[in-house]
Amino acid sequence: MSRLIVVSNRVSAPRDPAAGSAGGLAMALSAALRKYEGLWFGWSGETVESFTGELKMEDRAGVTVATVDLEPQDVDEYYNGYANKTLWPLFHHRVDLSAYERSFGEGYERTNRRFAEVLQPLIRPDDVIWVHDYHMIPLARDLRRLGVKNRIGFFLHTPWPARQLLVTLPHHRRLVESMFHFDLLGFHTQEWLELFQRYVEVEARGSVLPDGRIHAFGRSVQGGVFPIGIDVEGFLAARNSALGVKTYDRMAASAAFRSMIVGVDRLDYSKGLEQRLLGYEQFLHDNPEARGKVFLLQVTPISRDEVDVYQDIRVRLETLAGRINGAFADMDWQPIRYLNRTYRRDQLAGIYRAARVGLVTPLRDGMNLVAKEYVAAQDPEDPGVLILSRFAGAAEQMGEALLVNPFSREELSEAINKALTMPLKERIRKWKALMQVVRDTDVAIWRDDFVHALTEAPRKGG
Ligand code: ADQ
Repeated sequence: MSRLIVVSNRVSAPRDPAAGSAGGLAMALSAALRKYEGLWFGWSGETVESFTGELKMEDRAGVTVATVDLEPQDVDEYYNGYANKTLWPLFHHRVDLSAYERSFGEGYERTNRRFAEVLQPLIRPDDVIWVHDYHMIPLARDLRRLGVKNRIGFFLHTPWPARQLLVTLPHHRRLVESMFHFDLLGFHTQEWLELFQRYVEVEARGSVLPDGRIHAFGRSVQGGVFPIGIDVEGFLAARNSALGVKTYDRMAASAAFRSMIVGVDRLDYSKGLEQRLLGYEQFLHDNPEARGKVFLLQVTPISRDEVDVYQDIRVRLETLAGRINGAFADMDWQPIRYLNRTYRRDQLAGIYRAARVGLVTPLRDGMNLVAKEYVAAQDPEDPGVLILSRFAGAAEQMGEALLVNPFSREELSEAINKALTMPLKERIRKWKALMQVVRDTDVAIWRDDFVHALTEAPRKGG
């Protein structure tokens, strides 16, 4: 079996997998790397004054990790700049927030070239290379220029944007053309894949061949749909662990016969947090009898705080939560508990389990794993109800959730009411169907399907 090389901006291989706090993705990729005796390559998260390309090799619980330091200018232009200020908002249809500066594009290209130059000497002829996410779109092109002929696959964790919006990006063709140096392009959903194909057909006069290959720019690349999921057994074990159960008990006691609605999201404008709070406010307004009987626990760790718009949204959310609490709270009841912190997975599982409703309402999301975690944490005899945005990739599979348009306060209000009053029989029926989806898309299945498709894909290097 050939070696697997995983490449991502940040290497998240856990130092101690037994600690159980690493995300499902990190655990799944680490397990694959142990199985295939692979290597995980990426940015160390550190900076040096002047780029040296020196590799730091480390063994993390049986996984070889190779990282490289970047210059502060790389971090500004490539990571905070092009990745987080240009591509992330654009791919989430926030053209209004997508800032493009020439230096961002140049920094992105330069840093990807640097990654390619450092990685290339580590590659053996039989290695299979799996590149992750929008930070590294041009990497295959840069590796090919250095003579790498191995199979290289790419997986996009975000949505692919509509063509009409992608064309607002300067040099969009150059970016998409670089993707044709991969052997396989993976997306979470059929919808993201079709948007990619449509761009290629219209902007590059390309075509989709009957076998799924996409042809344009004088090259072909295989496209595929690989819906990511969670590590189901690992998550269930966390839920049933001593701390998982203790957290559940603590949460249930603190809810004190009130129904809890839970939201768990990084603080990001794509997650629809303001619209969610407004929808919940509408619900409190529409249903006076529910006041005092429900509360929303919104767990939202701060993310990307170096980027201005993330600081703005943070302030707006604090103001909004404060306003709603001020308007509706009583001496013994507060409608929103708003927390900016992270929890361990076992604690998170306990929190989800205690919630009558899971509110997952992104405005646009590649997949959304919180939806799957919420379902997995429920008690089969008395499960809670998932309210899910139709604009999350997860909605393509999780049609048994209460699907909502997160931009509509009225729809959110009605869905919350429906979820809170849903009869047990219907809750159980829906939960069973959703849990089956969660199992069918386990992260190990996602990983193995992708690696299998990549090893089967026609090889570019010949
Ligand atoms: P994210 O945008 O980060 O991921 P998501 O899929 O929801 O979104 O994953 C978030 C993860 O962070 C979940 O596992 C969740 O449990 C965890 N998390 C969130 N808040 C937390 C808290 N307070 N404490 C602890 N853990 C917390 C990107 C894409 C998604 C895609 C994933 C995977 O944007 O669309 O589903 O990658 O491909």
